[in-house]
Amino acid sequence: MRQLLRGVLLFFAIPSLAQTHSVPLLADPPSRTTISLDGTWNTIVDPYESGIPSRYFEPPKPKSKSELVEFDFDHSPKLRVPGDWNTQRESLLFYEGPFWYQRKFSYQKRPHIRVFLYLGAANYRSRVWLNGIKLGEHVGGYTPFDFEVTNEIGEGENSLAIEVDNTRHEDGVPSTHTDWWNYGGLTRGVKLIEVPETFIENYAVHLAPGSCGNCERKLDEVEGWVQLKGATQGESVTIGIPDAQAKQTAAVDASGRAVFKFAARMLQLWTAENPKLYRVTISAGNDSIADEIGFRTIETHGTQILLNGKPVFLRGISMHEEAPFRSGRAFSEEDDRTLLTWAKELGCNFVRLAHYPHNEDMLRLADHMGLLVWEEVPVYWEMQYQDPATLENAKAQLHDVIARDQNRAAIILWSVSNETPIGPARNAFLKTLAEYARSLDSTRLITSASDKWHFKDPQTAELNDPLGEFLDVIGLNEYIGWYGDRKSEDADHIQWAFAYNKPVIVSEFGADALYNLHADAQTRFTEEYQANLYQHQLGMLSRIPALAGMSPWILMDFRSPRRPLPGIQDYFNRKGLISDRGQRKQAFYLLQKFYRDKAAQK
Ligand code: GCB
Repeated sequence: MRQLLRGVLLFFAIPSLAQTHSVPLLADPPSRTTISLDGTWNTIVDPYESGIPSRYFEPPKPKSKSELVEFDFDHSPKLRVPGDWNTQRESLLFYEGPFWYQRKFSYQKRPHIRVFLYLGAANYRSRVWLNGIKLGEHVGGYTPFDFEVTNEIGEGENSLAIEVDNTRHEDGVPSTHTDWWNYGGLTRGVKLIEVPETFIENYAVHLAPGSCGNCERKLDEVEGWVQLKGATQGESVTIGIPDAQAKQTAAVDASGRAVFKFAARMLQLWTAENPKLYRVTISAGNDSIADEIGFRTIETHGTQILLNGKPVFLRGISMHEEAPFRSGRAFSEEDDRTLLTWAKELGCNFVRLAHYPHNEDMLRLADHMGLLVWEEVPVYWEMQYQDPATLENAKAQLHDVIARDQNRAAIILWSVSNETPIGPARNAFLKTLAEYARSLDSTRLITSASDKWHFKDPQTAELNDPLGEFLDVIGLNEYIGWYGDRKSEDADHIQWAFAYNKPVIVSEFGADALYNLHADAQTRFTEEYQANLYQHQLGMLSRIPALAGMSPWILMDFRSPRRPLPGIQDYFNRKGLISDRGQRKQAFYLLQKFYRDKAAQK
């Protein structure tokens, strides 16, 4: 009913009524019964916004020969879902605007089954109709959303229409300027999820913080919560970890939530080297799900990051969700595996997933492969920090990525922003986001990447961004040797100072290099320039006592509309250690050696 009501309300919606506020999100573990709607969809490019007045959202019906109808999905060009439109059709590479998707599917209704339509991501704003009935709207390009369609779905043939619009907005999250491609479309999978009348909506299961103390462990404590939908107070929920002989039953309160805490003796803790996952089962009434969950703790002590109570150095790399070889938005298991395998081969135990939530499978794979993760929301550069609606939008995206990924042991850091301009409105905005993240998930660390450092004197670089007060870990982006007037070699004489006694991750440094472009180390865009910069950076970073990790910019070249230099960039940011075609540049091997030596030092 809530969904229906929302649908009705949103039929007349103005932008601010779209889903930019936090709503519960249905968890989607692989054990759920789902019907995929991926595949080939009919599409109409709609730059002049004819779709609403012409009622593109209505199910196709037989026409009389005299009726004037100026669209026909069945005979329109098709595109694959999931997938951005920009890289599927040459004429759409730079397209930004409204775009319609439509497909038919057949469905058999079953008694006592509720059905949800689940969209993995649609960039940036979407409006969704099933059989001509508006289900609602959603804003934000990188997080999932769902609508209950139990009442709207029909027996037999159904028609689903989705308008996706990737127009950039001043008050959007992100705003109008980014250094990545604004890939539009249904960029992640679309499916139906079937659940019983009372069902498990979401859950969080983790090792109780501090439970492994200094890791002279006697007892591990697992804690968390399960949220039921459609339940009455007192209904019971059972959670089990069969391989740890652990099982606990708890009763839900009036809001359908059960909170639990129980002992699970001697769990093998999740680490990057031994990413042990346990099968966790949750059952309530007629519903049951299973998930694979790792158990670990993450905390800070002074300038150290402690994983399971022991200091860990994060040998990382930043990456975009950019598809290797074919370019475009990455979405498949193969894309994700290629990228994370490259990170592993580089010697990483850590990846920074910039600058927005990547697809859910990327996180599941990181759990399996043993890569610690920094996950970020697209609060980036200039935005309307004074606008309460922009804050609500950012909060909703943060809420939804946490709701989606809170059971992934790999994730240790929620990043609330990247390179934002210091000022009262921005400071208040990010403080709110950091506090909100902590209120939703107290088991992880909060960070942000700041480039607001300055030279205190010619040899001392200082970062004292006031945001640091609200963070657990300080992220620093610096491009000495690439942007600004310093040379790569100047890094040899620079000392860093930080205003807060907290761990520091150098979350970006780097240089553009076109693969196989060679000259001396002072010539821009060559592999030699990039390798030389890395050489001097690694020396400088090694002299930062508070350094707890690094994630240079970036694993692979990625498309960016801000990078037109012909013959070199061709609308790609070339700071990858690997080209968009998978070729490794000299700096890849340099960093690989540095990371191998670091790993061996332990
Ligand atoms: C940055 C940004 C990143 C850019 C990068 C660059 O500081 O955080 O999004 O792509 O610099 O290459 O300029």
